[in-house]
Amino acid sequence: MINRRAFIGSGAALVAAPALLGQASAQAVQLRISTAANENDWLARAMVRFKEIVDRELPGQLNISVHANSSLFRQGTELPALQRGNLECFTMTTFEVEQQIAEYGAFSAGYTFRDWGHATRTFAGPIGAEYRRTVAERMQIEVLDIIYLGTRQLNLRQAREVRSPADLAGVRLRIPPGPGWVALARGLGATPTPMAFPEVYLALKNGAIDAQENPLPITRVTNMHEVTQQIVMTSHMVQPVFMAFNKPFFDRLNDRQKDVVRAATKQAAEFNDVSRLGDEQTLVQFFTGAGLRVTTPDLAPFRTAMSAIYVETGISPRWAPGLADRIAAVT
Ligand code: KDO
Repeated sequence: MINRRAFIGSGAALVAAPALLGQASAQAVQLRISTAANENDWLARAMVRFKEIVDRELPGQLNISVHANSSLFRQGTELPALQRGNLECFTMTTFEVEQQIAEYGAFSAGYTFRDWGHATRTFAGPIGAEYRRTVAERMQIEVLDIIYLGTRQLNLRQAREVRSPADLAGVRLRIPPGPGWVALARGLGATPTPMAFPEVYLALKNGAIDAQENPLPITRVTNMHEVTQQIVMTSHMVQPVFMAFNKPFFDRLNDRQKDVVRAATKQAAEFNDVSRLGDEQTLVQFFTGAGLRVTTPDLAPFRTAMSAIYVETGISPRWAPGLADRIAAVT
C-alpha cells in the first residue's frame, strides 16, 4: 500500500530534468510522459513524483521517462501522438477533449468552475464518471485523475487601467493553440494570439505580444514577471488537467500495475494540488515585491462578456444540453 504521508511529506530533492530515463530492466514496459509544463512547475514535478512512486512499488517493470517543456512533443501535438501510440501519457486539458468531443466544451469555458473544490466535486460525481467513460470510449484515453493547473490570471507586458473587457481591446493576448482558447481570449476582450508555451517569455520580452494569461505559479516559475508590468486578477478559469493514458497501453498493464499507477497518479495529483494552492496564497505578495502592479477588478463585466462570447461564436449550442447548468448546480 502506498504510504501517502511518506510521499507528500518527503523532502526528497526533485531533479526534474526535461527527460528522466528509468533504471528499468530490458523487458520493462516503456511509459513516456509528455507535458508542456516547465520542468520546475508543480505539474512536471508531480510527474517526477509519479515516476518515483511507481519505480519504488514496481522496480524494473515500467521504464518511465518524464519529458517537460514540450521536449518530446510540441504543445498541441501530444493528443495525436498519444492516440497513434507514439506516447503513453500526457497532461491533457479539457480543450483537447473538446476538439474531439465538442459537447464537452462547457468544461473549457471561462468561469465554469467557481473554485478547485467545485471542480473536484464535479469530477468526483456522476458528471466526472460520464466524462471519463465517454473519453475512454470515443478517444481511447484512460483519464485517471484531475490535477489542478491553477486559476488563470491576466499578465500584461505594459501596465494599464483594466476595469472591463473594453479596456483590453487590441491587446495581443497569447493563448495556447486551439479553438477553445481563442474564444477565451475574445471573452476577455483581447485579440487572440495563439503560441506554444515555451515561446511566450521571449515574445513578451521583444514585444511580439502584449499579454499572456496563466495561473500565478506558472507565471512565476517561468519568470514572466521579468518581462511584464501588471497582473490583473481576472480569475477567468479554474483549470483542471488530466494524466491521460493511451487506453490500449493502460489495459495491457496487469492488475497490480494498474493499482500502483492509479495510486501513484493520485499521490502525484495531491502533491501538485497542495503545492499549487499554497503558492497561490503567497504569490501576489511576490509579484508586488518584484515591482508589478496587481489589480483586482470587479469580475461582473468579465463574466457577462465571457458567457456572451460562447453564444456569439456559435460554440455553446454544440455543448451537451444542460451540461453547463449541471456543472453549476454541483455544490
Ligand atoms: C499554457 O500554455 O499557457 C498552459 O497553461 C495551457 C495549459 O492548458 C497547460 O497546457 C499548460 O500550459 C502546460 O501544462 C504548461 O504549464
